[in-house]
Amino acid sequence: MDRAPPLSDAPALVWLDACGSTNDEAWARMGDPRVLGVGADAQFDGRGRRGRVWRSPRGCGVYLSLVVRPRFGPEQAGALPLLAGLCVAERARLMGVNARLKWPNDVLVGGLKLAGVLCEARAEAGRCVAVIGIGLNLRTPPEGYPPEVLATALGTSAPAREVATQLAADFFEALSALPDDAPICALRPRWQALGPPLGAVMRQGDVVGTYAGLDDAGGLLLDTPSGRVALHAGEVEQHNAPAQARDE
Ligand code: BT5
Repeated sequence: MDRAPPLSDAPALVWLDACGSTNDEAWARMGDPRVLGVGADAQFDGRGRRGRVWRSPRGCGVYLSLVVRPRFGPEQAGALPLLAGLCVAERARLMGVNARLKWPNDVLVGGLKLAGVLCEARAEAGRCVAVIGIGLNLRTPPEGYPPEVLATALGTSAPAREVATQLAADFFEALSALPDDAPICALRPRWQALGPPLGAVMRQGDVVGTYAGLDDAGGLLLDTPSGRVALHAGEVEQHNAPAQARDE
């Protein structure tokens, strides 16, 4: 079981008016099998990866953290953020924007960030438990985004709670369909379909190469002058191939 099905009288998603970080609220409820996730209308301490800030103004986005106990082991935990980003991108496309995936966890529209995923996973008795935080911009805040934050929003009036409920359903359905032994390989074709175009030039530090897909562990494959390398962490700078630039 990924999670026990919610009892009819139990909230599958806990919804808060505001909180520091929904990821913290989700970890605090990890012991309650009825809770599939925690969402909030605003976060005052929303976080990205590596201590970065996630801007979470009231009523402007989905701030959602899913509580996940996958059947597969910790060595396959890399499937979780990839799947979450994929579900967000596919949902955003259904809502009318040309969302694309940027490895490992960004959802972009026209090169601007629409959504991000913060996956915090732990191993417990050989099993993986995780909180998957999703920040998705629904509406641009009245004051806009600061120039250093290259952000965009869906531009929808849909209530955050409704979109969050849909995303949670999308995610858990997709998760339950993944095989236990090779979840990353199973989701890879869908991820790659919305990911960078093959051959896009990418850079991580001194490593420069052309994008060649994802490996079996969800790492980013780059063909460099000294051979093929796989990146498994960190940021990449991405220069889209002309075909995708036109697509956006
Ligand atoms: C992420 O981090 O993209 C993961 C964001 C996860 C946020 C969710 S909201 C629910 C849950 N609770 C939390 O506390 N977090 C999760 P990262 O790749 O490190 O990107 C962070 C960077 O994105 C920042 O340094 C900014 O440049 C940019 N940024 C900040 N707020 C943004 C926003 N609302 N929209 C687009 N970009 C933003």
